[in-house]
Amino acid sequence: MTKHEELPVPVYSSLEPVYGEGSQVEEAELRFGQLKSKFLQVFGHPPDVFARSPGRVNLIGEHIDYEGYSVLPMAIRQDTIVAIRKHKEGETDNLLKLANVNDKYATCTYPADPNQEIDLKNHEWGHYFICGYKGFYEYAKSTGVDVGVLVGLDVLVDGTVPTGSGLSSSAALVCSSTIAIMAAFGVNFPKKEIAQVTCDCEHHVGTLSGGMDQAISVMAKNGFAELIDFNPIRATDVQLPAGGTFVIAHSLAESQKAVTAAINYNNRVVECRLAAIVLGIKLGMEPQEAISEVKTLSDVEGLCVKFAGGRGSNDPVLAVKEFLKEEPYTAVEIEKTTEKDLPSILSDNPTSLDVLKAAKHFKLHQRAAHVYSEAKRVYAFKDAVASSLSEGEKLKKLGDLMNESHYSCSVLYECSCPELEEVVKVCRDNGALGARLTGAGWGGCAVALVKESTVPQFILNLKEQFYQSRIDRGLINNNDLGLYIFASKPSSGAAIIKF
Ligand code: NG1
Ligand code: MG
Repeated sequence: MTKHEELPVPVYSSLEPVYGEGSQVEEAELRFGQLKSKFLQVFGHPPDVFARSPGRVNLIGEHIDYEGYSVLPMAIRQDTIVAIRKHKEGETDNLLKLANVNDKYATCTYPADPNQEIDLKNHEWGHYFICGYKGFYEYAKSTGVDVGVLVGLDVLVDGTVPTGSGLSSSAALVCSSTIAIMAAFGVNFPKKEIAQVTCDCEHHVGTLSGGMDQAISVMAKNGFAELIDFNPIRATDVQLPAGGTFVIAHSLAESQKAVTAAINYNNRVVECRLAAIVLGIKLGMEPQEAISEVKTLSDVEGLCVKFAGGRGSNDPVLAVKEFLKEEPYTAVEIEKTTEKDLPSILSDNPTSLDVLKAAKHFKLHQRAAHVYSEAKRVYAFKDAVASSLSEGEKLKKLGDLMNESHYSCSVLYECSCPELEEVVKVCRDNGALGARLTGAGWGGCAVALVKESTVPQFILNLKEQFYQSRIDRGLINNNDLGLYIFASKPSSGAAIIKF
């Protein structure tokens, strides 16, 4: 049987396969209907085709995808839908016109040239579409797909994934855009290829991100979380234990990732790379060899484990403890080991050079300890799910792992914030088996594992103990509470819809 990640994105002519049955389908029918009429109103033609791609919640495995380690997210039902129409040859003004159903996002226009540069100084929502556009052309070129002459595109976007929440609204937009463009050009590719293309092309907005969000958005399956491996990208279904529900609770601190948090995020990516190079050298590599060959902590895990083996263990963290000091490193201290200055070491990536300009010191020990320990927790989580433990014991084990993950994110990786700490604590005080920040952090959402039977009461308690004071202060509207705290089942991945 062909593995589902080898298959192309499914094409449907109705909404049931994507949205299930009942009220969710009715809601979706309404959305698609409105999109169609708005499209007609804005562009004077109906769309050719729609593509949708969901947001995600990461259950465990934070800030390790870009280090080459497997992660365990699930798709949520909130998604981005892109309606698209490709201009006919001759008719075209060679422009990409992007409109959004949400008035907050003004219409933007870009040239049809796929080699255009994205202006990183002026962040625009349309840049995520351009990422997909560039990615599509790059992939088409590399695989010899004939895309014909350049023509314009009309595009209308409708997203329900809350932005700046760690639920991956950006990947939902990049993936739905890329897939809509493919569909408009009449081509389709294997899902794992699209996952790679969309991961790479999101780098055009200036984050050194890993591939988790795009992979789950493209490859998710209804009813399953997925263990996502990288290099090459692979997805393995994980059936979560019945009796537990994941509740997503927004801290109400917005993580402005495209603007400010990108600095923190890229900073961590650089710290991990430097930690990996220093570890490689300390464990016997020639400095020049380590600099040219070691990109991620997973590249030197083998050496760390070998070192640990000498002490009767297989834990790479032992090498971190032995060879990386806990005090932050200055650039000069790292350069003593690398025998080369940091700007030359990182010269293959201009974004990394920006990080160097802003960073005063580098916490190599803490970042590496987080990555290696978090990578283990992902497998422990997956093993617990598959184990013969009783349901109650399983849920407890998963909750414990989530709590450990949060601690590591908060203390070692320093990607939490006071609001996230508070909401995580309130979740645990109200009976969550485990709770942790999800996504990049520095704001956004927490995810809590809650016994299914207690979910309604849990949400009521959170309303009282976390949200009410914020409603009173006018931070959010009482009627919108469902947008900020909700239970989520694993939803389906990307799809093309042609009516
Ligand atoms: P968010 O910021 O939650 O979309 C980011 C990265 C992921 C991953 C997580 C942390 C992007 C598109 N995604 O997710 O690849 O590294 O942070 O685990 O930047
Ligand atoms: Mg994102």
